[in-house]
Amino acid sequence: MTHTTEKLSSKSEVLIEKENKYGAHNYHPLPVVLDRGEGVYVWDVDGKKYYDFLSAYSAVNQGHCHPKIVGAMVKQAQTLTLTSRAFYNDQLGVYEEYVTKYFGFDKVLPMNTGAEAVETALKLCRKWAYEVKGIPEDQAQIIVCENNFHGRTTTIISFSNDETARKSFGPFTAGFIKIPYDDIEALENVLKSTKNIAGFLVEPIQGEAGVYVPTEGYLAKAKALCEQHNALFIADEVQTGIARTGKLLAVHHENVQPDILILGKAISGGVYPISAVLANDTIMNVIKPGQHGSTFGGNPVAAAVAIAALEVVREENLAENAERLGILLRKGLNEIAERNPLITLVRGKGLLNAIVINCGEDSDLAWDICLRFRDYGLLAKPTHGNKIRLAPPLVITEVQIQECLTIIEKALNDFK
Ligand code: IF1
Repeated sequence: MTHTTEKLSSKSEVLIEKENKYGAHNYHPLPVVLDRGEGVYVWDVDGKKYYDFLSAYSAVNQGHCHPKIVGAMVKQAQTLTLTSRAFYNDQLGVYEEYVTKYFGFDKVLPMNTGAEAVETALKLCRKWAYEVKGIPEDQAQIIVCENNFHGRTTTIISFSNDETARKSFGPFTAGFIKIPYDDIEALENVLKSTKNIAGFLVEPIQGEAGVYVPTEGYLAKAKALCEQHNALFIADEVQTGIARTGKLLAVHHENVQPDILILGKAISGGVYPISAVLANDTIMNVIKPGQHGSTFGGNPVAAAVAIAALEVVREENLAENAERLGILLRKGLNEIAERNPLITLVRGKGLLNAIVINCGEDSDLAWDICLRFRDYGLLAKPTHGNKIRLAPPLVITEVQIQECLTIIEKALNDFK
């Protein structure tokens, strides 16, 4: 796919060229070079201001450079940064108590990135299956969904069906059964077909697939089926968690408490790589010293940052704000869709939304629209060719949402 790039300042061009020359080409960024962020805004190297409608893929839910979170990071960074888990530190236990009570689990296992937390959950699930459920060694199967996105490690891409993410990275890890997303019958059939199911790994809303929201009741029914068959319900809330969809967790829309909860991204407000796996004792206690870990997981800076980031979510009522402004945003987008047939569908929950553009997945149109959004002061990125994710920081206001709707409509009208 060849993309049009418009004239950029020489400052931007020089910096883009450096990434091009010295960095691996594993991304295709929108041509804009940012050097500052505050709340819902980011600025480019030429001082132009933009609304951030990506929020680093839902990592900066609390807004860019939130002073409370950055303050906690700076303070801890000046005191003690890393001990490894060979010793205790004065921050970790405090954080572990805070985060487990916050989400209602007995224990947490701290990691750094989303993919690491997913790997941790898979290992935990398998170990529980052998040592508690009694599945014969090496026979455990974990059910996953088609069009999932859970990260980029070799095991995780083993059960992806994105050919770009998989090609030439084999051989792959065995032990996964793929079923269609949002298909409760398919889940039931697999659970009935064998006694060797350890768990079901699912995104409450499929992010990468273009913000695909399952049928109401799907998650609650899936959880009940897992319980019935003694399989663990594992929610990957790396993208949907921490107030993004209008509740603290997306599973809360259906009053579901997962057996294993995976968090990442916004648990740090986007200032530091922090992830977490939460579970109750019957599950978490299968992990013993030496069986899993990470140099940086649970470091004092991460502990201090995560507490601050989670406090901000409560203090600033970010879940309620996401719920309320999400309704407003989708209403506005649907009104634009009535005036402009370029939008064929608006979908999402809270402030995790997408519009589907009236073109094929191979078309450049959604990319070109995002370039025009950029020109008019709003940053968003296409996913799967013809969908554009619209997910601003959750601190956005009603007035700002209205201004963004004006920008979006103006840009779309240029392509009418
Ligand atoms: C990239 C997507 C979003 C995730 C879920 C685990 C992870 C992710 C549900 C892994 C990460 C990111 C990764 C980022 C792009 C982004 C993404 F488009 F690829 F799918 F958000 F929608 N589970 N998602 O969404 O977390 O290891 O990255 O910390 O550039 O790959 P990570």
